[in-house]
Amino acid sequence: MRGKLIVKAEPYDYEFEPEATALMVIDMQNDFLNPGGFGEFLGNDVSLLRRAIGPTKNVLNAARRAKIKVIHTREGHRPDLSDCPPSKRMRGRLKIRIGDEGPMGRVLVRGHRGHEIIDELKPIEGEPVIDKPGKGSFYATDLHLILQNWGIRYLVITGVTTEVCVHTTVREANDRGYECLVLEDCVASYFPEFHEVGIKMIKAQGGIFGWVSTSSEFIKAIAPLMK
Ligand code: C5J
Repeated sequence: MRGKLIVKAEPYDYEFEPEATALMVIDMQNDFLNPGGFGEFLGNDVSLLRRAIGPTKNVLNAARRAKIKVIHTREGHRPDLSDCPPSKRMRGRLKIRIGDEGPMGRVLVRGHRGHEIIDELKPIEGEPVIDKPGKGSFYATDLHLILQNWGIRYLVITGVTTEVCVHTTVREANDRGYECLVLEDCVASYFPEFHEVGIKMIKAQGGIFGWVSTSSEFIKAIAPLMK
């Protein structure tokens, strides 16, 4: 037992036990962050998400050095699309839909380049990758089982997008009893105003969904654990 650590956060300091903590990296996939993928086909400027890459890389490196567990997620579907609700596929009346061939292979389909995690944040051995068909990381996945088996109670959240998969995951985690800390410079949205409000919603009302801090405050807090 290494005792509790404290991160300067809002609405108040976040206290956590490092052995019971996992860093989550949500959906940092080519399809959302690089041109020629799902995010762009939805009409978004994908460069807006890329600001989260550098800070997330710093947190990932620090967590690995501090022996804090890491878990990645990817949004996407089986090649036969049997786990993709028709409503999701048809929504938006897109020219290139989920499952269609695009510049990075089939859009949001497992095994294709667009679905892969970006080169900058590739998982390493011992870091599970959760493939999820929905926005939430708990829905129709074994994430909760893995976290329970690891004895995790604290989740440090990074990834994209703030108001979609990050928010849905934080809400799901909160209802399951996890204490979530969202690192605001490690999450991003195609809509800066949604990012801003999404962050406010997490920490409002005494931390209704969790806490908010930054990559540098988190790295400062775990520095004593780094070799
Ligand atoms: C979206 C996500 N935005 N990872 N997915 O469709 O937030």
